[in-house]
Amino acid sequence: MKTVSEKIKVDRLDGKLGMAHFYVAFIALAIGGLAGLLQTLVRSGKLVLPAGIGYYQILTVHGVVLGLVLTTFFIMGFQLVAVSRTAGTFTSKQRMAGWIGFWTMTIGTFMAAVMILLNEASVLYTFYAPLQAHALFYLGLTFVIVGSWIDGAVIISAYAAWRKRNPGKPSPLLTFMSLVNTLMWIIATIGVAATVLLQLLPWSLGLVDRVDVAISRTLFWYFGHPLVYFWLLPAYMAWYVVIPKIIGGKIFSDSLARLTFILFLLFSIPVGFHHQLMEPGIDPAWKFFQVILTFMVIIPSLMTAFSLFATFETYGRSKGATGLFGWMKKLPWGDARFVVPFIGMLSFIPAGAGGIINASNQMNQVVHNTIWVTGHFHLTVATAVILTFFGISYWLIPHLTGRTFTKAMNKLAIIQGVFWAIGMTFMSGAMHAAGLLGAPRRSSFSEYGGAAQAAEWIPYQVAQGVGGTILFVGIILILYIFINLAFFAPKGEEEFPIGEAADESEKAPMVLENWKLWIGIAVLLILFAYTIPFVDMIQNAPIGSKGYKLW
Ligand code: HAS
Ligand code: CU
Repeated sequence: MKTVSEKIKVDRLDGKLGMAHFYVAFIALAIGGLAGLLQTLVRSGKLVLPAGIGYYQILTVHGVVLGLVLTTFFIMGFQLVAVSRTAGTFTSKQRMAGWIGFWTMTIGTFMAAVMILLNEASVLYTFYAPLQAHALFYLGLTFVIVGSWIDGAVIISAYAAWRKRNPGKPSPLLTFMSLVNTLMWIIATIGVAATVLLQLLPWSLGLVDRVDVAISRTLFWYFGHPLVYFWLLPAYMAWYVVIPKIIGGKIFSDSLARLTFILFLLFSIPVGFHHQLMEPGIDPAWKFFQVILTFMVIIPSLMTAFSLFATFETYGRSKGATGLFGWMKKLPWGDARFVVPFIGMLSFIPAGAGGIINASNQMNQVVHNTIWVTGHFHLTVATAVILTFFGISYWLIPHLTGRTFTKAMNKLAIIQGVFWAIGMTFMSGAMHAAGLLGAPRRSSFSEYGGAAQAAEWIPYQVAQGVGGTILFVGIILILYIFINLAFFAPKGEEEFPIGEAADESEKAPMVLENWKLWIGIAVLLILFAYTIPFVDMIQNAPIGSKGYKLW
């Protein structure tokens, strides 16, 4: 057995590993946030970028640094600490592996970032072929993914060790959830690794002349959809496990929470075609099948909404609330650790509804490739998810640095959340509206030769600029709070809040940890959804496309 002081020491060592991930994540937020501000200003027609910097270069910085770098670093850091705190601290070997993972990801990030800054890779965060980036960009992204696999291996090995020590017992909820998200991530990233290593890298190195665009995009979206759930599930971890503790309530049901995560593991991946509904080369029958699976993956989110309402209402009523919505008044409206993620939850209601619209084939024809889609993902990942990540930071950073979240910072954090909500209402609202009027996404400012329809879009683009500016104030506030919590806040102790299930005698069914079964079903669904379309694509492959550098 470890003595108490040894335990604190190794806790701290694991904490340092987590903090390393968070430093990179918040530096990414600063750079990506600035790029976002510039974009909205350019698109409103009010700003011309200086020094020959291109709109698409800035857009690539924004998407890669926020969508891929910030998220992966924050999520891996959070999951590592969550596992270390609930399944037991890492062994020195595991911790060493964690550091190797961290440095591999960081070196990869650096390589990709340099290539974007040199304007050798203005291919946006989806790096769609036939746009062709410098080989070092693809290699950098490969390093980020391999590094995340090494981090993931630490999580898997910590779970396996816990399992060995505790036969027959359900694993700690946060460990279980981190493991599911890691397994999903590993299965999903095989797709992007395949297109990068087998197609894009040889093609950008000049080893082959042409690339098959349909196959490359299909492999990308095989990864790209589960990518968005990889972002979402850590937020769900906080909503299910941390928020009940913060408000002083209970987890509605431990087993239900586990079941939602298993459903995500099964249904997150075989749905990539809902991003390709408008693309040629895929039989509509297979698109239809993947749309059905997309509607299946909505169910665990609805289960989550139900559980959260139940947790909030049960807590409010236990405090004497009456009437249909009286319980709302009992929630801790002065606590940023609750309020900020709560704003995220609220935003996820219209965000999810928008997703259901996107997934509906006929309606997708209206919104696809319009800025409506950009509006959708700024509500999902850039509000629901990121505000929850901010909410997590308000206790996790001081927990790791041995400091406290002061009253003053709490107040500032609530103001930050309000700024975000207002800025995003303007920006994302205007994006949704302009998208319905046909305004394209992924495009710089243009009057389209004075076309009447394009003139309708301009006021909305100005509104996006206003929203983007308010959001940038939000970025400055969160960075200020982060720096305070990392370096300057008074010394103290902040706990890692872990909720308990409402029914203490509840024991989650062990079948939920039968990984052979769940991974087996997930693989079968993937094979079913993708095999025939892939065979079609390969058999009917065109000669492929040479590379384009349009910037
Ligand atoms: Fe999406 C495009 C469909 C969820 C992110 N999505 C994107 C892109 C991104 C993205 C980044 O079918 C653009 C990719 C690109 O660059 O081209 N999306 C869906 C569907 C869902 C969905 C069906 N998306 C997300 C999440 C994301 C995300 C989550 C990031 C984190 N999405 C699409 C489709 C496209 C798409 C098409 C392609 C569009 C195109 O044509 O290009 C579902 O998972 C949504 C289910 C969610 C719900 C909401 C449940 C509500 C909850 C909150 C409860 C609140 C409470 C608060 C309790 C049904 C859990 C209490 C409140 C009180 C009042 C007290
Ligand atoms: Cu999707």
